[in-house]
Amino acid sequence: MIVNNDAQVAILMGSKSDWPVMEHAATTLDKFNIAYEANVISAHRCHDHLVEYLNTVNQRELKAIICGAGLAAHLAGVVASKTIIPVLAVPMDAKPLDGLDALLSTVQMPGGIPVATFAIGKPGVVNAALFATSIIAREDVDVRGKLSTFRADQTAKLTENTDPRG
Ligand code: RP5
Repeated sequence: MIVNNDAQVAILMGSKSDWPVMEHAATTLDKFNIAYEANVISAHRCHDHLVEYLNTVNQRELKAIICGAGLAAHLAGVVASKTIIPVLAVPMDAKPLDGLDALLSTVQMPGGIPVATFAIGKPGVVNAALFATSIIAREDVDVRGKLSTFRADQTAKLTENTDPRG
């Protein structure tokens, strides 16, 4: 289990098979110099490890926890049940239902323990990391500046050539 005491964001996923998509959370946070830790901890298959990990989480200053899980995805809800740190959930697009199963499992939380649910797959992972960045930007002027620059650069790229043919 990886614990980085400088981490501001925890990235969790239910399986190593999620990493090729979840790594986009890490690369997005890297753009803003935001420290993170990443762990594979399944809510179903190693539940005791998850509870042990969450005990460390509650003693630290994490600003957000990004959870990716596929199929009957319960990771985000279980994490949220043990902490008041904001949980940003991303349904993974696993076969055979391509993430619709995980989307419904994740978004249909009963009232009382919320998780913020993002789009299925890579766009959701990137947006969860950007949302965590927005949370951190409220208190961190440096991150706020980098986020504004990121948005401006994104707009510039989209407007410098508007010809759809290339
Ligand atoms: C979920 O089941 C994981 O988050 C993953 O998306 C999916 C499949 O897991 P593996 O069978 O590849 O380990 O718990």
